Amino acid sequence: MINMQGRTAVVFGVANKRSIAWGIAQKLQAAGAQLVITYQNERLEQEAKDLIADLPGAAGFRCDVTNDAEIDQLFAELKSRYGKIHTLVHSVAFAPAEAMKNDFLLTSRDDFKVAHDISVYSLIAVTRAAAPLMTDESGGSVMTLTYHGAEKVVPKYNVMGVAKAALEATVRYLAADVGKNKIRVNAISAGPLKTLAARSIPGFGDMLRTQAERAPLKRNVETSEVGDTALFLASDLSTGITGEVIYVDAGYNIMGF
Ligand code: NAD
Ligand code: 0WE
Repeated sequence: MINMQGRTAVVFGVANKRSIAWGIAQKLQAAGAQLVITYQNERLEQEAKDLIADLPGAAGFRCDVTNDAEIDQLFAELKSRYGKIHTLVHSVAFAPAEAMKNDFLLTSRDDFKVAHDISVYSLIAVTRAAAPLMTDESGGSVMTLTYHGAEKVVPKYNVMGVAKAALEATVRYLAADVGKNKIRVNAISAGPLKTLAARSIPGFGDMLRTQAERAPLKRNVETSEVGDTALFLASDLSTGITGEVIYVDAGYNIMGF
């Protein structure tokens, strides 16, 4: 059993109970970590607060990752409340619906910017704000969520695929910078999961079925399995791992045919 007692984890990206961030928060909490959950805006506040009420000792804060002032304010508050933090989970992505509906060729400058600001730059921004609080002798662990569409073309994933490629490169550049401070940065590449961000995608059900047929394990993955890998990356079992992308996809990505 992994013991996270005495460790504080900050989790970005809880929208509802299906969120990957929520699956990760539950696993970290079950291992004894103190949880800080952030949500994007007032619209998601009630949902987030209802969930947080089920995690003993957890606190909730609003933070829009496109807003530098909100990020600064959040980490100033965390510094005064907790002194230090140990784990940072970035489970945030967004591209305007238009950009995932049309041909990739038609991606507008604005949609490209929004997708990269929210899905990529935000990892740099929150890591920079969190790093000064990751002062424990055990070091710090930062992780983000990515998808196979970063490496291979997945129809309609479009600008998100380009953003995930940039996110995976960002993981490597950040890892190289903050390694000297005993902070590790990794990505989990999850197989498709029916979350809020995925529900609206036409044909998502068919995609889940096809992927399960072709995957070595002959099934889809569960959010709890992504949570288990996140717990491993947060823990001292992974102190030699940084700058990596770990696939949690029932093996789908290894198949050539
Ligand atoms: P989700 O909709 O539950 O989570 C996305 C989160 O991003 C939401 O909580 C939303 O509030 C947050 N967000 C968007 N814009 C934000 C902003 N400006 N400021 C703060 N937060 C903002 O869906 P999910 O599937 O749990 O997605 C989480 C991560 O997992 C994403 O990075 C996604 O790309 C990745 N991922 C998802 C799948 C999948 O199939 N669902 C597979 C691999 C990777
Ligand atoms: O990263 C994602 C989804 C991210 C996402 C989803 C949406 C839908 C609603 C980002 N922005 C938006 N914007 C919206 O307006 N995934 C890995 C899940 C996903 O999305 C796909 C997939 C998979 C898998 C889109 C097309 C094809 C496959």
